[in-house]
Parts: sequence; structure tokens; C-alpha cells
Amino acid sequence: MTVALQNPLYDQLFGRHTGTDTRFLILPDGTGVTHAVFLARAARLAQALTGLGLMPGDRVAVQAGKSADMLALYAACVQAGLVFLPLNPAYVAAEVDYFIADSAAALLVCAPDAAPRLAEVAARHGAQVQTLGTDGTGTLADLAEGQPARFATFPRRPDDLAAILYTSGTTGRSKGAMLTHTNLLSNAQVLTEAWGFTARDVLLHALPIFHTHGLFVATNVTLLAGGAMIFLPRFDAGQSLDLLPQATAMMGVPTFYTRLLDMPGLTAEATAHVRLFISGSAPLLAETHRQWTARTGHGILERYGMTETSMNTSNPLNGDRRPGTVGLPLPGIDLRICDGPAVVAQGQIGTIEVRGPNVFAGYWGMPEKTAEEMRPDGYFITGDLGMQDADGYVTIVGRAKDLIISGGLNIYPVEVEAALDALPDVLESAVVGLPDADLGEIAVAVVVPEPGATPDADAILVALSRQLARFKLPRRIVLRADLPRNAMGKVQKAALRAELAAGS
Ligand code: MLC
Ligand code: AMP
Repeated sequence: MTVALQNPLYDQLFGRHTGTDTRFLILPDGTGVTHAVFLARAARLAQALTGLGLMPGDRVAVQAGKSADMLALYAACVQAGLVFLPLNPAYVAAEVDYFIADSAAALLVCAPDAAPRLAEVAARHGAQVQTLGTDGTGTLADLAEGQPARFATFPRRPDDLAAILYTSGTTGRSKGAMLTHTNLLSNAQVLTEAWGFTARDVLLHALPIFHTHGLFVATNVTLLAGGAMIFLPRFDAGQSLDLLPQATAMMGVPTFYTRLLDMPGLTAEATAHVRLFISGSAPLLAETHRQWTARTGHGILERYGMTETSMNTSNPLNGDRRPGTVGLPLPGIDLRICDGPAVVAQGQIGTIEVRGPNVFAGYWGMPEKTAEEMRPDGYFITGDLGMQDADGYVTIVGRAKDLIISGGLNIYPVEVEAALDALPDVLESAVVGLPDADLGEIAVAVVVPEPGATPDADAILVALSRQLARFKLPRRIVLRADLPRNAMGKVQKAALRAELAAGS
């Protein structure tokens, strides 16, 4: 008996649409990309990638602008058994250097205008470089052009890697979260069912595609359901408002919702065609939830997830969407609230732990870090603090990890502090998150100068911008003679936050 060779993620998300002329992407200029055209592009890119000598399991780092081609490159990597490794285009060369070195990527695909800067970085670590523009240009696009529109899908096992997404660490180096075919496919299946996505859905997609939310949650669910996406390069509140009458669903970070609420045109009529608004990646204030319902008549469905686990909980499609909560554990996902290794009594606050087919395979090349965050019985320690009520609804009350979430992007204070502390005029520093009406939280740095030094805040920011992506830069720098510390010598960040919030 012959067993058919399979590639679980490709077959389920992409292969199912082979030869289908249904609409998949609607681009900003109104033109459409059918599933068939998209798959042909992916096949050509897969041919180009293997033509470069890439072998199954090789990592393909991609720091490119959002485009249909970049999405096709994701499909191409899955089809060719390569590991897709997307990077935020905001990362500077020093950050990209780390990701290429750590992942030992075989290829870096970058924007054409970034190639002069990044070629050296790639060469240093033995990676090839190709370019891909948002307008169909680039060396990889050229290579793909002449290729056949069919590619023999490379077989993969369910536990083979499909992607690595880097997530910064609370204790230093960024860690590559290894995501398998099963991780991504199981979550896509659970979410498609839970949120009732079908081939009739048109998702307004204004998220970046270098993170779990825009790449996996939004795209994989749409692909599995056979629906379409209005595929926008970035979020612009006015443009999204104009397009909502063509959409049946929108997914966004809370900033999308607060910015839309600032638009006078946001009304029940403007949102009447949409059946579902989903929020995640950062806390949605209960107040935003209520304002949205008052203005539009829709209750936003809030869900909770992370890079390592994809989605863990969701408010119900049919049922009570409770403001301020992230809903119930998704089917097939176990969730418990713990104090150390012990499960707390129902209603008590503790660390959220999750287990299921969604939980990642570990951090790339860091077995000891993986072990630190995994319980022997398979639960992953999220680092989020929460409680679960008698009905099973989970509320996130804070984070055990020192992390700032700004507009849905993560800023790890330890990384910014290390960059600050390395500056010649800086003795030490502390970075904290303060509430912000637009981005939820913003980073503020408290800097203690070296004795006798008088550092200038602007000069500090210029120096930091050589090391860190701009979204990580503190929005404010406060100079102080010392940092408040407890008896153990640990910086008291809660006290600093309170002082800064009070305006001192
Ligand atoms: C941009 N900037 C930010 C920022 N985004 N600063 C802090 N936080 C952010 N999120 C900075 C830029 O560096 C720039 O600085 C200035 O703000 C303006 O940039 P912009 O590009 O014009 O910003 P804008 O388009 O308004 O973007 C804001 C945003 C965007 C909120 C629309 O950041 C966004 O789309 N966020 C979504 C992130 C996301 O997808 N997260 C999901 C993670 S997955 P300067 O100095 O150059 O002026 C995950 C798991 C899960 O968390 O559960 O989903
Ligand atoms: P990331 O590492 O980018 O995947 O970020 C994951 C983190 O985002 C989680 O650990 C949470 O702290 C946070 N997060 C995601 N969704 C929500 C939500 N709905 N409410 C509060 N925090 C969230």
C-alpha cells in the first residue's frame, strides 16, 4: 500500500484552492488576486527558492514590506518545506544581524532599498540575499518570473517546523519561537470554527504580516474558510472606515478601535455590513468595548494569544462577549491559573498556563529557555497574570514578565535598558510603560547619568536609533540622580511608574 505524502499546512490552507478562480485578495487599488493566481505565484517563488539551492528545513528570513508577493512567499516556503521567518521592517541592521546569526538563515529576503545595508549582514553569516519589493520588483521576483506555475509540494510531517517568529526575551536575547504545521493548522481550524468564518467572509486586513495576529490568525483563518481579504499595506483609520461597507469582519489591535472611535463617521450604518469585529494582542479597555457598542451596535469579540501559543481564549461568537475579559479557553486547549507549580483556587489571581496542540515546539537553539517556560506535564507558562471566573471567562490582570505592549508591538525594557546603559554618559537606566490613550502603553526611560556627565535626551535617542527599531525608542527620557531600589537592590518599577504618571 502506498501512503500519500502530505504537507499538512500547505494542503489545508493553500492546496485546497488549487485551480479555483475565487477571489482571495482585494488590493488597495481595487484589483483582485484569485486563489489560482496567488498559488501560481507561490509555486513560481517556490521554484525560485529551491533553484537557489535551499533545502527543506532551511530558514528563510524575510524583512519585506507587506504585499501579496510577501504573502505568496509565505505560501512558497510552506510548499517547499522551508521555514518562514518574518521580521519587522522597522528592525535596524544590528537587530537583523542577531536574527540571521541566531537562526543560521540560509536566505535573507529584504526590500530592494535595504539590500545595500543588509548584504554585508547576510554575508557575515553565510546567508544569501534576494530582494522583494511591494510593487512586484526585486531579484527574487525576477527569478520567480520565468518559472513554471506548478511546484511539487514537498512532504512534511505534522511536527515539522513551518515558521520561526522571534519574540524578545524578558531576560535578554530574543528567542525564536518554533511553530510546527500542527501548531498553526490546529489553531486555524479551531478559530475558523469558533468565529464562524466561511467562504462568504471578506476580512479587512490592515495588520502587519510579520506577527502571529496578521500572518497566522487573520490569514490562515481566511485561507481555511476560503474567504477573501481586503489587503491593506498598513492601518489608516479613514481608509478602513471607507472600506468597512465591503467587509464582513475586521481583526485589529485595540489602537485600531480607539482610532476608529475618533472618526465621526463611525456609526451603526457604516458598520452594518460587518458581522464580526475581533480585537487582540493587547488589552482592550472595557470602556473602549462599551463605546464601540454604543456607537456601532457591535460587541467587539476579544481574544487572547501569544507568539508561542497562537490563540488560547476567545469570547464567544454566539453568547456573552464580556468587556474586560478575554473569554473562554478555546476547544482543545487546557488553561489553568497557577501560583508557582500549584493551581490556585477558582477566582484567584495567578500565572496563566496553557497546554494543547497550539503550544509551540520550543525556542530555536535554546533548550534551557524552553525548559524554563514549560511544566513537565506540557503546560506552557505564559507570564501573563489572570483569573478565571465560575463561568470559565478569563480576565488578564497584568503581566509577571517585564514587558510593554505599545500599539500591539512588544517592547522589552531589558533590551532598551541594555542599549541605554551601553552609552558613554549613562550610568544606569530603567524603562517603564505608562498608559497612553492611543497606543495603550508607551515606553518612558529614566536615565541616571555618569557622575559629571550631562547627557542630552535627543542625542540619546539618536544613539539608540542605531541599535533599536524606532517603535522601541522611549517616547520620553527623564534624567534622575538615582533609581528607587528595594532592600534587595532591585529597581522599584512600580514606584517609578507611579511617580512618572503623577508627573514628577
Ligand atoms: C509605530 N510606531 C510605534 C508603533 N507603531 N511606536 C510605538 N508602538 C507602536 N506600535 C512609531 C514609528 O516608529 C514612528 O516613529 C511613529 O510611531 C509613526 O509610525 P507609523 O508607522 O505611522 O505608525 P502607525 O501606522 O500609526 O502604526 C501604529 C499601529 C501599528 C498601531 C497602527 O503599530 C500596528 O499596526 N500595530 C499592530 C502590531 C501587531 O500586529 N501586533 C500583533 C503582535 S502578535 P518615528 O519616531 O519614526 O516617528 C501578538 C499575539 C496576539 O501579540 O495575541 O495577537
Ligand atoms: P507576543 O509576544 O507579541 O505574541 O505578545 C503576546 C502577549 O500579548 C501576551 O502574552 C499578552 O501579554 C498580550 N496579549 C495578547 N492578547 C491580549 C489581550 N486580549 N489582552 C491582554 N493582553 C493580550
